[in-house]
Amino acid sequence: MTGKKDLLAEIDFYLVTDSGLSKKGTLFDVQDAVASGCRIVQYREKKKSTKEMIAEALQIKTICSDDAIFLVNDRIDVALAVDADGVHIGQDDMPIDIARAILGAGKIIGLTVHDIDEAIEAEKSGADYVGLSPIFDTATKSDAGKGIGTERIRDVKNAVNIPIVAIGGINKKNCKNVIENGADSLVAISSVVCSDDVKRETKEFIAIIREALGRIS
Ligand code: TZP
Ligand code: MG
Repeated sequence: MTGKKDLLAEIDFYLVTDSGLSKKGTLFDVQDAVASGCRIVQYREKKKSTKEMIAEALQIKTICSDDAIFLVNDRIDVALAVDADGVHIGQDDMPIDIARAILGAGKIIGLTVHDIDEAIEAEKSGADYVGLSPIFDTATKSDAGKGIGTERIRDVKNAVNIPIVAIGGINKKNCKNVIENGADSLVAISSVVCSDDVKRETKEFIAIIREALGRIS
């Protein structure tokens, strides 16, 4: 197996960038999170031009280096342009079999799912992990819909063998519950990038998640 797929087994806190919410800026957030032990970064940028995205993505790739998986949200063209480790796509984006044909077997493809059926379908289609969304209500993504609750994580966990990344409304108070209900990894965008200290927040999330997963830090 080529690429960084093996690293997927080690992910816990998963950073998704948000330049609109970030206090210090996306590159600082990535730098701080990776320096604090984050092993997976998704570059999610909705406002910048393709040219700006490619320039920023190249810098993120350098920061992630061999230490963290570097994925691009939605933009398969940008992922290809910078030779990222893969992409994260949604239900209405490019069908996964076509994305796989374009990206190749060694790249990581994550797919957002909302229920068991979508998760089973994602695994069958060759997704490397699912992003289960939204666990709780969130103001960060206006069209995310209502939170599905932590019990649904266990249902999805029992239905698929690929890693489950939980997303939506997760903070330091509820994240232990999210992991105890079956998530392998989690995203907490606003909790981390809106804080004054991304390094500290990342470290604290990682410590809580690893303890809940029973991993030694
Ligand atoms: N996809 C589903 S919910 C969400 C995304 C990108 C936003 C999560 O943000 P937060 O601040 O962690 O609730
Ligand atoms: Mg998308």
